Amino acid sequence: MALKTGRIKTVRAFDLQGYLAQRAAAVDRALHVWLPPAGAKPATIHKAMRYSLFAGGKRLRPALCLAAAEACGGSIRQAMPLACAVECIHTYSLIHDDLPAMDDDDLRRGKPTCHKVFGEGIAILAGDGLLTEAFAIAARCRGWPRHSRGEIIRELAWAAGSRQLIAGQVADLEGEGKKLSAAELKYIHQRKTSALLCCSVRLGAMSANASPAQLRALSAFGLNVGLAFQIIDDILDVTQTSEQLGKTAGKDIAAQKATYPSILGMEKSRAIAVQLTRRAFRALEFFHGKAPALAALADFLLKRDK
Ligand code: GRG
Repeated sequence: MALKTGRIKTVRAFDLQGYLAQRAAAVDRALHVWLPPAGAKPATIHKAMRYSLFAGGKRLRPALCLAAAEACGGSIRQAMPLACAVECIHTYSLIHDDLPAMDDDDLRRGKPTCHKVFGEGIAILAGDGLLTEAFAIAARCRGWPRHSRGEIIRELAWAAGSRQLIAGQVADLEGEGKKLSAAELKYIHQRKTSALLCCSVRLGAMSANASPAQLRALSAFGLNVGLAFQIIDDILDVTQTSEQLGKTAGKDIAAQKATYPSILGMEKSRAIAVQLTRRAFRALEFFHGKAPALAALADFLLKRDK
């Protein structure tokens, strides 16, 4: 899946693995401090929240958030509450998605799912707890002349709410066993996956008091990368094993879910993911090579194998 673009040279020169490891460690340190301690009463719920949050996620959304802040001349310190907030929301959505009433999965991030370890009731509450803490953590960010704290928090609520993330999940549930059109599937993917990824990038930009033009460029980047990410996820569900993915492979076929490969075929799906990634690179041209981490992340998300 070679991506022929002038930017590929910059991408190769960037140490993304080092960048991701360093950013993930910083995010984990902040999350440890900002979340209620594991022993806080009642300990079960705080253990469950931390179990899923520190189970070994790739921390891609926080990395995108921090990289967007850096591209706009901001700091990791200012963006950190927002990076942590999106990871809490992402983890809550995974816990709830794995529940028997939804995808009914046993494996997540290479470990038994939250409800398998703590029971269904605690898993529901652990998701609720992470969603709620996300907003408390996000409220630690500072506001700017261009982006007030209120606007930043509303941005997060919009992406996580019933018109984006939850809308995508509802359409996904209601679409099971039905023949969906490519447009209907795109609706689901844009909301279920792309909205929070795009929001991560936009929040990073906002934490850096981004100009309207910077925010426009990063929104285009986030939307394209977000959709490409889910198409690759659909492909990996078919091509990889559960061990490689750290979650149950082949779930989409088993649940009779429409996916890009099932509607458009594998080759066309790959071609669309490449095309979307090219569009994301084009959006980054606005930064004249000053967004190397974002470029490397887009390239990595296209070529990832888990
Ligand atoms: C329950 C409101 C609600 C929403 C659930 C997250 C989700 C929506 C569904 C899970 C299944 C799925 C295909 C989600 C799309 C997003 C996605 C591919 C999540 C996995 O993201 P990674 O690969 O996971 O970044 P890690 O574990 O590395 O953080």
